[in-house]
Amino acid sequence: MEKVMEKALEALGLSDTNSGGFAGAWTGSGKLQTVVSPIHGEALASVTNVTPQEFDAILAKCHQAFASWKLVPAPKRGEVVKAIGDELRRNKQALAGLVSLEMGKTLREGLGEVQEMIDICDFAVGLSRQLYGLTMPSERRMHRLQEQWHPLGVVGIITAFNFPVAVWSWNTAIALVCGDTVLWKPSSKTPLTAIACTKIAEKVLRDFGFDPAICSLAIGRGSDIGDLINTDPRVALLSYTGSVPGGRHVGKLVQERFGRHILELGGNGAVIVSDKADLDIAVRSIYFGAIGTSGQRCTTTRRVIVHESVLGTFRERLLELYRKTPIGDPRDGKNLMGPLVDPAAVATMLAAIESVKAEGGKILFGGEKLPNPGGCYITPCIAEVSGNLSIVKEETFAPVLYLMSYRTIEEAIALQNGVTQGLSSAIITNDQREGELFLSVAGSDCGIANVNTGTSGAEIGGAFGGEKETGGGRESGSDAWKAYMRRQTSAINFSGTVELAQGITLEM
Ligand code: UN1
Repeated sequence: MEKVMEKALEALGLSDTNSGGFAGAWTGSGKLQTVVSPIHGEALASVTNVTPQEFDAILAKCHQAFASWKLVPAPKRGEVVKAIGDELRRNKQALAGLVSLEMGKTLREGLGEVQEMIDICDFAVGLSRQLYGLTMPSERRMHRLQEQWHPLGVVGIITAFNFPVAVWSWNTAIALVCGDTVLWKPSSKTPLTAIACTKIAEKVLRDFGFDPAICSLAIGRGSDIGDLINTDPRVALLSYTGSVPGGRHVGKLVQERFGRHILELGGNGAVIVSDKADLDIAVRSIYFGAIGTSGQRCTTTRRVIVHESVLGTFRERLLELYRKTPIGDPRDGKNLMGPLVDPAAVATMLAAIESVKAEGGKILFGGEKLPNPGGCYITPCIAEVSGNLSIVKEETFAPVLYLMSYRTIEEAIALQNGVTQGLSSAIITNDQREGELFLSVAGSDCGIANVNTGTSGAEIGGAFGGEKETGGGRESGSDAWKAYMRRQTSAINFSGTVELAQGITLEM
């Protein structure tokens, strides 16, 4: 296959053939992988995967780099992250273009994704002066009790194709100010964006005179390179974004060696549309939540639970938008939906639609393949269902939206919570009591619960992650940084005598 070297690749320092491993020097003599764009099915460039031996050397260097990086004062580490943010600002257009080219999201969403990277860098710079520990009153006279936070070690970051650059940055910006080094294994579907980001970090680290192995990279398959990361005790924390079965596998391996993990697994986002909803808000936020990134966000809206009294109006208005969805080349500003990531994703979507029909659901719109050389374009689908059918409980990573109705708010909340995943949820209502109920302990059981805005598009300032089979991990903002450091509690005695806690005496 002849490769099309696009401008975005050149601008980011990529060439026809690229090495897939980095820890201060670029390596990779393993399998040669050709990256094909879902936009047109053409080959973009090739990447050499790393061999297990090369992986071992990369991890060794990344681990070694930790020894000196952890000693750099946190605010100085923040300056490095600030410079990475500036470099991302400079490369925003090119990197967003490459994201679009490699995995097919629209350019406007690609720009949003790079903006998330910039935002988390800004957040982390501030955080570098706020890695606060607490002091507590000691129960003993002339004693002080305190905790402080120390760097942890190498953070392994395994990312998915759908946010090929942002998820790396959420983890990396935080890990770097926390004094950790990072080893990234991106999805095999998006190695080029990973190489581009690593080159950006490499440049900044070199400019500052730091060891560039602080941001290392190992491209290879999950079953070989991924498992080497999962099982190696040199990886102190593993941040894994992927499917529920993938997370189950990773979680076991990391736990086996008492490593730490942050799991960001599947979602099954639902929006409750109340009879007291502003339907304009409901229709627009659900539309974006369902078709954005072609339904391939873990925060995608997959279920809409509509009050029976407004179902008819809501259905019509949503269908109206679906019917006129501009689908095509995601780099063209007029399109709202691009391709799915590969033909296999299209096949999965078609199979899910067949299951919906078999379970008695009614297809209201979509699910039609569109002619294109890459074979990745399909119209978004809406299906009306009677509740959480077994196919509805599965996370089909594609634009299939399930519509169901409810009578009481309690029934709606039970439907929203009636799946195994627990990432994102929302209610659209102008009734404050309903909104508060939804956010209360009797409401949504998800890590994200929104009112009058959709399930996707979380801001970096909050902690991101979910409950139940979503894995329980939190990354990005708030105090998610604590997972990237080790906590040390200290009692300091300045009394000049020995006094034991809990009133225990040494009298004989
Ligand atoms: C993901 O789909 O893995 O909340 C992450 C959102 C984005 C991140 C999604 N900020 O939709």
